[in-house]
Amino acid sequence: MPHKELVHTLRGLVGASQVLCEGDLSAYELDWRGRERGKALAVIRPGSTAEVAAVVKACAAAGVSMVPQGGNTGMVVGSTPDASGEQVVISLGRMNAVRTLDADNLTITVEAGCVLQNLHTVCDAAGLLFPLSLASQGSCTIGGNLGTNAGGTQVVRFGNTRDLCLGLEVVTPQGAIWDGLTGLRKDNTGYDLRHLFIGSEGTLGIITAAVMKLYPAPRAKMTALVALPSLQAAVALLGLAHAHLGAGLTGFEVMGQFALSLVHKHFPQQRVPFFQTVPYCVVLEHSDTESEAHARNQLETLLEAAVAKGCAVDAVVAENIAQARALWHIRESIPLAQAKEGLNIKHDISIAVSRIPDFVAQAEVALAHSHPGIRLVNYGHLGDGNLHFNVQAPEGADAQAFLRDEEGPINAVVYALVDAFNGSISAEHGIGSLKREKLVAHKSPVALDMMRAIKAALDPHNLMNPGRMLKPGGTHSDSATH
Ligand code: FAD
Ligand code: 2HG
Ligand code: ZN
Repeated sequence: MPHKELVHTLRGLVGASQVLCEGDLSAYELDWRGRERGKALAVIRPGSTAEVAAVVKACAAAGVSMVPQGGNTGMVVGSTPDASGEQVVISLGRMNAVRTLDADNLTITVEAGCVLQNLHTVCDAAGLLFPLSLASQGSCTIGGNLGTNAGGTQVVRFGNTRDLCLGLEVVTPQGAIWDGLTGLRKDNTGYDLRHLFIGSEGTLGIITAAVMKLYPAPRAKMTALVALPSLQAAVALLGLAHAHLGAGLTGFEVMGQFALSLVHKHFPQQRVPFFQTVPYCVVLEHSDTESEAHARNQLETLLEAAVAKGCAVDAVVAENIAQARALWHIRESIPLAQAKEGLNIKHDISIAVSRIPDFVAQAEVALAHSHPGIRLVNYGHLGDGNLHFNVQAPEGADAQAFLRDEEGPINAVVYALVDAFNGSISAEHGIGSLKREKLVAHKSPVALDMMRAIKAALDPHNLMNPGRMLKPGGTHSDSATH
């Protein structure tokens, strides 16, 4: 079917105003980091699962490939079309309803386009907690969170998005609807299909709705910003926090001095304590089911023990919700501050927590030797062993040229060390287009073969987000060449 005819068919299926072909489509075609601009044949905005299924069937019949898109906040260029002008973007933004909240079952059923922040608002109003928290939560969607298996700042207690999902509704690459919205906590009836789609980055089908787990809201939350003498001290503090707070430890985010200095520079209205005096700070959050007084007491006991053991030098404890928000806001502002500083190289890596100080020490030495002058923006979810070990061009350098010439060599240094430490090159952001080649180089041939077999079985014509995550037509022998 020629493209004109397909567009005509799609207009008939979802309404002419929901098929965008002209005008400024940057919001759908340019990735959040500004790394790549694609060109869509059309952007389709279906309003229901039945419409998604009909759109997929029409595209599949025409042999046109599809790119599922949520809030387009992904970090690895996975939700925007390629430059061919031959792919359609299927944006889930209009499918944003909360279908049901079951307080007794502690579950909520939402459509994929529901913005994460809106999910929080609904749960807060019901006195319940949906823990997934990302700095992008004002724009990212639950479908995108599931598509990437997003992490965020509460994983240390509640796990990744995968751990929060009890069921999915999915439109397959053939346009069939799989209703797996059971909301059951136990169901051993064969392969757990939900886990195939979570983290599949839109390559196996389109998630249209999900059942997500809820928790009772805690009685009190206490937040502290802790000043540390070293990264080793941060790991020691984490151990102490686990021991003192148990399941009450809900956030543990580390921030290096340069990362904090970028927040100070680009958001001067924010007060950033300690960054001029210590190499690292941690935002630590304690949630308590008893009372605020109990929570404060537990946190203060922990901090006193940490100072006594030399793994903290100072701390501020938020006195109220506004102060807690302000401390979290410092942490959440780092990605934006880094973007304001200029294009940068991101390494979203995970390493066993105990080995992180050694990894960072070795990586700093190796990069200082290979690329003198580069600036390391090191921060992240230390409680999960996940660092954002990012690299900013030397002061005053042309960031575009730096990326063009140095991204490959810098990645080679960092990822060789990640391999040596038995770590992962993508802890939470996924693979997308940006890390596709690296996946082949760093994943075992057996794992790659199984991944390709799954892709071929579910999407034999390679129409769902083709070329993302997996190289089309690649075989395990590719890995020998990298
Ligand atoms: P998109 O960017 O639109 O899509 C992401 C991927 O999911 C694409 O491959 C897309 O094809 C696929 N997809 C989208 N919707 C669907 C669907 N309905 N069905 C199937 N596939 C789909 N990520 C973290 O993990 N942790 C963080 O702490 C974090 N912080 C961030 C902070 C900032 C400031 C920003 C800009 C981003 C951050 N991210 C973080 C990255 C990003 O927000 C997450 O990856 C998020 O899950 C993407 O959601 P989205 O709706 O924007 O998805
Ligand atoms: C975060 O933790 C996000 O803030 C973004 O995952 C990380 O910008 C980054 O490198
Ligand atoms: Zn992160």
